[in-house]
Amino acid sequence: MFDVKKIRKDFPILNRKIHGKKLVYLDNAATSQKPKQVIQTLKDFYEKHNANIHRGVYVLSEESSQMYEDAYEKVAKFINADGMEEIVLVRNTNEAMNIVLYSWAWDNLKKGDEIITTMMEHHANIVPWQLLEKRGVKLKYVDINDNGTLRMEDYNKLITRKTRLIAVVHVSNVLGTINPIKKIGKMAHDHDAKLLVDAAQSVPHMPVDVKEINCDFLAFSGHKMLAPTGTGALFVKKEILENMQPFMRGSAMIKEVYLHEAKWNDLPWRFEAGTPNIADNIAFATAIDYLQKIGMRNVRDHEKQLTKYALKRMSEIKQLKIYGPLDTDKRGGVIAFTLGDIHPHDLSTVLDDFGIATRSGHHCAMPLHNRLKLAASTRASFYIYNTKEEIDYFIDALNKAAKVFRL
Ligand code: C6P
Repeated sequence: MFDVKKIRKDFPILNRKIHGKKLVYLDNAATSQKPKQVIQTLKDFYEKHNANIHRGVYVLSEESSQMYEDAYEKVAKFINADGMEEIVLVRNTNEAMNIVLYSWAWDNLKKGDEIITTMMEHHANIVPWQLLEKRGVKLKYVDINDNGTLRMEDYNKLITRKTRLIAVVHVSNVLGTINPIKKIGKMAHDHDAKLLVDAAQSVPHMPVDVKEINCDFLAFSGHKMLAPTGTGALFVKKEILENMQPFMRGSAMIKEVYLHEAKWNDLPWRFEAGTPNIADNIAFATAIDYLQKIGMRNVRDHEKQLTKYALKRMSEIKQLKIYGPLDTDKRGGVIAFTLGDIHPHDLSTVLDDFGIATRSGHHCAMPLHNRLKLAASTRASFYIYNTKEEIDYFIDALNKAAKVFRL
C-alpha cells in the first residue's frame, strides 16, 4: 500500500518552514530530497566503516570495499543490467555522457559519421556531441510536434547508413514527454547504430529495464532518486564497455604499471581513477532499497495521479499555458508552464514567499525553449512525498500571484 503520510515522515526536511510557511518542494526534477534512511547510511559509514576501498587487508577496508561492490550490484539489478560489469558509477548524468563521449565516441566515430539527437534534450545530451562536430561528425535533430511529442517521422528522414548513435531523452525534464525509446532503439539497431538513453527523469520515477529497452547506453543520476548528490550511473552493454578505453587515467583504474605502459583493471574499476565517491554510492544503494520497498510501479502511479490532478487544476487558471502532452499516459511528473506575461523568475520568487520551491529558467534545455519561442518557463515537478493538498496550495498560490501581477 502506498502511504504518502508514512513516506513523508521519512523526510526530515519536509518539516522545514520557509518564510514562516510549510515547505512544499516541487523541484524534484532538479534533485530529490533524502530520506532519513539514506542520511543514516552516510552517518553509519563514517562512524563505523570508513576506509578507502580495494587497498587494505584490514577489517575496515574490507568492509567498505564489500559495501561499495554491493552498491554497484544493487544499481545494476535496479535497471536489470547483467551485474556491475555493465555499470560505471559516476557523479551525475553529465559525467555519464562524457564517458560515452571520450571513451566510446572518440574512438568509434569519424568524419562523416552522424549522431541523431532531439530538440527536447537537456544540454547533457547535446553539448558533449558538439565536440565531435569539430571533427566532422554531423549532429542532427529530430523536431517536436505542437503537443510536445517527438516528430517520429523525422527519424526516417534523418537516419542514414552513416548514423552511428541515436541519443534520446526517455522523459523530458521540461515537457514531461515519455518518448517511445524501444521503437527508437529498434530503428537505431536496424541501421547498425547504437542507442543512448538519457534516463535522468525516468529511472527515479518508473520501472526501467535496460534489457526490455535494448539500449546500448543509459545514464541517470542517483541524486534525483533519493540518493546523495554526487551519485549517478552509466549502463553500457558489456560487449561495448569491454572495448571502451578509460579516459581518466591514474591510480585504481590499473592492474599493472610500467615506466611506459599500463594494463587496465577489470570492469568496472578501469573507469574509476582515484578514490571514488564511496560513502555517497553506498547511500545510493540505500535509496534504491527505499524505492524498491515502495515499488517503482507505485511510484509511477502516485506521480501519475498527482500530475493528472495538477494538470486539471492548472488548466482552470486563466492565462496559464502548459507545455507538453496533457495525457498522463504519455508524460511524467514534470509540468513546465507560463502564467500570462509574468517572468518565470518573478513567479518562482512569489511562489517561494508561499514556501513553494519551483524552478524557473530554461532548465538546461535552451534549444527546446528557443524552439518553443520562450526565454524561460516555471516548472513544478513531483515525487513520492508530494500530496494532492500541496497541489491545492500551489494552485491557490498561482491564483494569488496572478492577482499580484494583475492578470
Ligand atoms: N536536470 C533539472 O532541473 P545531472 O545534473 O548531471 O545530474 O543531470 C543532468 C540531466 C540530464 N538529463 C536530464 C533529462 C535532466 O533532467 C538532467 C538534470 C535538472 O531539470 C538539473 S539541470
